[in-house]
Amino acid sequence: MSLPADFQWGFATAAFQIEGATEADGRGPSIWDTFCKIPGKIAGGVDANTACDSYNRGADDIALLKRLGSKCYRFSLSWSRIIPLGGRNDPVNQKGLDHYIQFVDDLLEAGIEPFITLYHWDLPDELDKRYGGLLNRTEFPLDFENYARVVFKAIPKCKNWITFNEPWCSSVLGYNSGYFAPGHTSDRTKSPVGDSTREQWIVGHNCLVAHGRAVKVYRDEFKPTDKGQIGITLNGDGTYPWDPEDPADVEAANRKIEFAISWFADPIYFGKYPDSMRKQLGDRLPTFTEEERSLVQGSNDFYGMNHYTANYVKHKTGTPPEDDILGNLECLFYSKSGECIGEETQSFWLRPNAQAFRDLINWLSKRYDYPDIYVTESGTSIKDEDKLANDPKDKEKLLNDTFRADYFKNYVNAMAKAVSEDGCKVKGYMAWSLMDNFEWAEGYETRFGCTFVDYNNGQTREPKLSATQMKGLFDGLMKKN
Ligand code: GBH
Repeated sequence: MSLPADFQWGFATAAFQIEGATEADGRGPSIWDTFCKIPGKIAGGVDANTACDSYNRGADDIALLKRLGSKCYRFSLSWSRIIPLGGRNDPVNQKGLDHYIQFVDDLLEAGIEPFITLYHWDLPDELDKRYGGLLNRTEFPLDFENYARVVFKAIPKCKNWITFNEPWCSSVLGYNSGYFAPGHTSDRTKSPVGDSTREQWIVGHNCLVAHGRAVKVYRDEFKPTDKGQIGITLNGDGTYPWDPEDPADVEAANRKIEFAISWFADPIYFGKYPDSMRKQLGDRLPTFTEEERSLVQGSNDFYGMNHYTANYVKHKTGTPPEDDILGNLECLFYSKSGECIGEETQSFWLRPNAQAFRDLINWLSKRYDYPDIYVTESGTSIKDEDKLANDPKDKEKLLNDTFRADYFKNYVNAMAKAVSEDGCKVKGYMAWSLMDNFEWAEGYETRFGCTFVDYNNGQTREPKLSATQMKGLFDGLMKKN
């Protein structure tokens, strides 16, 4: 079991979750700033106005990465810092852009390879108000293309680009359940607007086209000289049939991945949506125009994989409701024979299962013909960690996060087997997250950090065991040439 000597490993974050300074240097509001103001949407009623204060602490964050031995760092850009109103005819905010140019220079100076995500959920609020944001099939992809071009031009030194982080979340959580900004859902007790039978499929489609447009710009105008690579990051959980003896459960376990991952990956690799989705959704799932299809098909230089957890999948019978997004099935933590998928964490949806990670890497590699894969996120919360974090006498226990450290050991080893024993082409692994941060609707109560952030004490950072063990873990696996 081993990894190649040029394997990229490091940590990941996202702009809205760490930066704070939401009004500094001309930044415009994003849909998440607006969402945080709606009572009841964020646990504890908190916002991200300060978060980890990383906008003002770039030097600290880089010093931390260096100390941990991180070879790369994945972070995202705040679109509304760069173009406060977001659109292609709106002014560029040079100060916002300069901040990221400097940050990339400083990372490279420290010997750390940047991986930049263009869109990690924080759409400029103005675009949502102006034309419905991600719902707009013509305007949104063009504005995203323009934003991408501005950034590619300004930061030629970055060689690794991710267009969208987890468009599944933007679509389903933003427009079906309404759990994330902008909070659309058919449930009128939660939102005055939304159609959970259709909007998520439209948003997903528009993200794909916007991704395709940005990739075309990169390949036509920048890649020939800059020589970088570009791809999309998709989330997806591992699946096992609830009853392995029941062919309908076996099929449902596969269909679950198609609805979560192939929804985006099939158009990118094959130019069409999965048959299972078309069959269930009919014309509620948009159809690619010829122009859209040619933008989307073949648009990944690599596959960005975010992965955390797994489920047992049980098929459902009968006609699924029109707002179903899973594929007419249910996800369970226990199998028919009573096996448990993994231990509880602070996140209701997350239970560690490293074998499922290896199996999903294999599933993706087989379906998409062994693409280069970068694991752009993987990590875990820990049950009740925030209680420890708020009690100074539990500090030692807090920093000794063996549960998370074990998670990484198991997941990284499982990945190394997928590479060295199964022939999968995983090129990098970025732990989520470099530090505790704003965990979206869960506020600050759920921590994913390998580094403790003390929100009661000026956002000071202290690496936990999971952070400091990482270098040894990877050194042990990487072949010395
Ligand atoms: C990542 O998503 C995000 O990219 C990152 O910003 C975040 O901090 C990190 O996870 C930790 O949560 O509400 O039942 O539909 C992880 C993938 C997929 C996990 C959707 C939560 C919601 C389950 N996410 N899932 S549900």
